[in-house]
Amino acid sequence: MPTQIILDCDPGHDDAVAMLLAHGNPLVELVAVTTVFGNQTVEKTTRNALAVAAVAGITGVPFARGAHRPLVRTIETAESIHGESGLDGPHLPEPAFALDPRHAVDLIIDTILAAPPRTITLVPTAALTNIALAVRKEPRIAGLVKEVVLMGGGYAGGNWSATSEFNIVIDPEAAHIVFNESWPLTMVGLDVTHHALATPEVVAGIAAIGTPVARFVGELMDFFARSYRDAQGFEHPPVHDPVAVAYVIDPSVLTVRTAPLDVELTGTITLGMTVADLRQPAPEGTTTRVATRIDAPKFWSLVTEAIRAIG
Ligand code: PIR
Ligand code: CA
Repeated sequence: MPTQIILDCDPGHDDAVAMLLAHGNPLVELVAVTTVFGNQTVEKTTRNALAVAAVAGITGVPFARGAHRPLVRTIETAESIHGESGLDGPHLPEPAFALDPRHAVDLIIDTILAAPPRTITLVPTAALTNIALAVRKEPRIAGLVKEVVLMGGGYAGGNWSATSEFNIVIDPEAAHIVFNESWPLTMVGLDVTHHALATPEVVAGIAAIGTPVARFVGELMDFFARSYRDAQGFEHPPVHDPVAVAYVIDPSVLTVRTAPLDVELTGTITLGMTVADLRQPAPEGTTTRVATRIDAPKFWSLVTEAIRAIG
């Protein structure tokens, strides 16, 4: 039985790759895709999610639009990295199906309540606004999900401020809610995703597949590499979000460690910092884990094979 996942995302170049990995790998099954503001407005990230679905031939999976702004703060987007559309680079086809009429929060809740207990894994790869709203609206989901595996945060520094990662700092109150819930939670942060680099060898391996999906990914990576070089000084771009999906597929992709985690809400220069208490041993009953190392070749082979499998 594949692991059933809900992908909550803001496509976004790396979110798009996360969706393709989830669709193309037989060990996970996408049961819902929900969208949130972040890399761009929620109108744009939702449109992009549907475009990726059209490119990849994803059908029969409900897609729903979610939160349009953070719980407390004003909206901030990552246009400098992802462009005006949020998914600049390739041509984006028109949606091939309609959105689910429900709000993302309701689709998340309904999907979890309808499934057998502890079978659904939540994979957020964006601001945690929808997830926080869902667990506040229906607290039973905290005990019903299998786990939360999220891309966000980092214990050794940020990318949107010195201390803080984008997905966390754009809605720190939502992240605080999600990190302090009782569900098992794994933080896949910059500590590992900054080693998931789309090197020329990786990109060439994907291009060699030669399908329209592989070409689409090539065009995404071209744009992403350029903006990561210009805006953040990276030689090769880190492809963050599929790392969380890869961990659900094959936990040996990451080394993880049980550690208390929390999100800074009152720091004057550390707002949105994810603080991991790495002292040993972790207190009895700690339900949070943090990724500390990545097997990058294994990660990229999962991504490449998924793109090949989509055909
Ligand atoms: C990536 C993102 C935002 C800002 C930058 N500079 C780079 C998006 C990605 O989609 C990923 O989910 C996360 N936020 C990485 O910080
Ligand atoms: Ca994202």
